[in-house]
Amino acid sequence: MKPTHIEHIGIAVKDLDEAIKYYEGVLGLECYAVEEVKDQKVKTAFFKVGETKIELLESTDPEGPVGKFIEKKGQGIHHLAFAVDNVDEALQQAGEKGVGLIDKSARKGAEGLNIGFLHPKSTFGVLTELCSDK
Ligand code: CMX
Repeated sequence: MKPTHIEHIGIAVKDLDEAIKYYEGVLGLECYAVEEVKDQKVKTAFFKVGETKIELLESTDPEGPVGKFIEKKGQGIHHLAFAVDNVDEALQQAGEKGVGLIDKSARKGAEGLNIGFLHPKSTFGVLTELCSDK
């Protein structure tokens, strides 16, 4: 696998509307999409910074991944997402190298991207997402 760029940085927030105000009002970015991803138990808001996006994540369920993260660690950077050509192949290659996989094959995430996660215990504490629009 060879990622082409950082597709997005996921940031866990308690209140999406308040966080959007900061990203728009202080950083001057534009929120171009708000989307609920039901199976991930999150509501998301997206901003573009060059080729990379910021994905704000508000939990819709305290037992969901972002709800549990905020309860344990508080607000902050939740995951790093690398753009790859083919998520299934990239997951397989990482698995063959002994990396713990949260997803064994690609599934659909926000913005209709194919996504798959590597476990933070295998990636030096950074929850790592691989994603592709193909
Ligand atoms: N970054 C780094 N470490 C994390 C983490 C994160 N985002 N989330 C959990 N962890 C750590 C915890 O701190 C904990 O570590 P310790 O054992 O040292 O305490 C360990 O992982 C287990 O955490 P947990 O709270 O018991 O949570 P689970 O094991 O139930 O789940 C994880 C952890 C990563 C497998 C789960 O959050 C997951 O499957 N994440 C992928 C999906 C996801 O995050 N979706 C939301 C974003 C969706 C989107 O982008 O659209």
